[in-house]
Amino acid sequence: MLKPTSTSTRELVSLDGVWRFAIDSRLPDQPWHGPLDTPLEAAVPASYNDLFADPEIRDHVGWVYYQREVRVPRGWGEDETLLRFDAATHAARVYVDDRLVGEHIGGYTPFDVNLTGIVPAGGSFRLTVAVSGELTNETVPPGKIEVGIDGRRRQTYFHDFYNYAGLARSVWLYSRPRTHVEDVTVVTGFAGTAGSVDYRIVTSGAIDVRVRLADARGNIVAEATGPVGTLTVADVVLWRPGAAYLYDLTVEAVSDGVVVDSYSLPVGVRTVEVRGHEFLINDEPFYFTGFGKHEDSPVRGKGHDDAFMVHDFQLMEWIGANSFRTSHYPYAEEVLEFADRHGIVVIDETAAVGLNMGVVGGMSGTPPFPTFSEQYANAATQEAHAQHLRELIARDKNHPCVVMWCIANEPASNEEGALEYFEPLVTLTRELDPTRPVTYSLVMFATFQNDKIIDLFDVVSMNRYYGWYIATADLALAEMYLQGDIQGWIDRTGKPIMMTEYGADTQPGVHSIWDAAWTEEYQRDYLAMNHRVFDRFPQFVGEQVWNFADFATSNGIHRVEGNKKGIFTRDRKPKTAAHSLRRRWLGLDGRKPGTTD
Ligand code: GCB
Repeated sequence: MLKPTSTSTRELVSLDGVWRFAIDSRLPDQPWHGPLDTPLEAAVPASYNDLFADPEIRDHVGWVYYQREVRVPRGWGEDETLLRFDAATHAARVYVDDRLVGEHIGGYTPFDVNLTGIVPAGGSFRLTVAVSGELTNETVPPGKIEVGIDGRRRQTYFHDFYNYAGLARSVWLYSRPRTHVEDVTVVTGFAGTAGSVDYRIVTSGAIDVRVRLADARGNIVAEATGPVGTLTVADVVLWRPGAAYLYDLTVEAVSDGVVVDSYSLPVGVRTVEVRGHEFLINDEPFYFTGFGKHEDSPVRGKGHDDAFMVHDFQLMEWIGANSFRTSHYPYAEEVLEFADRHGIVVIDETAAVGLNMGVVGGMSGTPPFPTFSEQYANAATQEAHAQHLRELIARDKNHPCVVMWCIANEPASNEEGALEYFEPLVTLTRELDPTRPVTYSLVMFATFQNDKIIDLFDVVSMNRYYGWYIATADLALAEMYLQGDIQGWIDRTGKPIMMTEYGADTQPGVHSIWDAAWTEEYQRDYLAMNHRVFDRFPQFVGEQVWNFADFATSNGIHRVEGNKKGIFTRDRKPKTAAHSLRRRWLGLDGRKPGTTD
């Protein structure tokens, strides 16, 4: 799915700003129609929950409405007019005046609504978007709505981060020619000094296609015609972790020698491969350092924010992180573009978090009922998961920064039914993208003895909290558990192994001379214990600390003002452990992890 951009044949108007806003329970008429009768206005992009000082809005379960006037530019008469929603969390209905023109389910992938023939060029209309933050067992991520004895509907869910909702990413109005480039797929490679860019172009009708590739200075380095082909790049400059290099691919749809549509895409030439227990980028072993992150900041919630994005990447560079995982949902596309430009490696994760009744069952790991059952993760959940994968891969397939798909976080891979649930999804992922390795993040209840699905995947991604949830504040015992666990996975799989989560909640300013949970020293020492163990295994390919920054969670007795496992606070101040991580990841204390020198 092509991101809307402005080119010589396409125009783009941002609809970001302040929109009228209301929640369904406060509107006199349902179903809603007409101009919103509301004193409220909401910022777009932003989650709506923390914008207002009103608990009924913050924890609203149901539809909310965003509304604004839109004018279609006069000059778009010959073209198609479309709306693009970069995300509406978790479901949307789109209305032009009072007419329903589009719907979408899934809170973290984009969708278009084609307004051609509905709104004329030069005309204006009232755009209303109804957005629902509801989660059920048939959505990704799943959740549950319960009605209490007070008659109020309450949303529960099986992940700890707060269920922010609304229009958290940008909204656009854009034009594209009626005959246009519909989709572009690139797969890159190299042999010696020659790079290759295999391309496949889909157009809206039978039309000639012309492509050309320019280097970073704008010099044309390869050209071709036809919808499918290979561009060869002499003396290729590869896209490398920490040293991004992007070519520019221009695709033109041509009719009778006239360019009717033109679209451009940055292309990084690089390869990814799992070989034995190694994770290779450009045929060289790669060791991941970095974090599981969240899209999370004060006031905006999950709203995309360029300033936080730039600052987060700066902090990652400062600390020596070369990668992150988009835990636990696809991030705004601007984030991937930024990673493409700055050589940061991304594990791209779906929103399938919480497919695990064992976690609900608490530390016992005994589920209240089976996860893969009619009651919970059933055929409809699996289809929602499949559709989400289709949309994610359609959006992100061309980003060089994305080196692996993570199709679920901590599913109950130890339970009956896990294999039947995941096998078709892994097959689908590989059909949609045969070039990237596939993984899932392993919950602690899924052990090397009882996990049922690891054979389907390429990389063992472990989430482990020895020294925190298990062997709390006992690092000596934790070290023994961790050592045995990693050894077990090595013996069972022979695959590359990495840690995608390890962390300890830490309240900044709390100190102790003892191994005491919540102190800054304990977080530092907990990480050091983990690193000692990782360094004993040549099969280990990476470490991503949970979490980059403290983040908002739902109310609960396990959290005090959110999850505090951040290496940075929610406002991005370093805790003590940030400095020791920095020394390790930059190699200031000696050898850099993953290197031999
Ligand atoms: C996990 C989850 C993550 C939580 C984390 C924690 O295993 O994957 O979403 O935030 O543990 O801090 O408990």
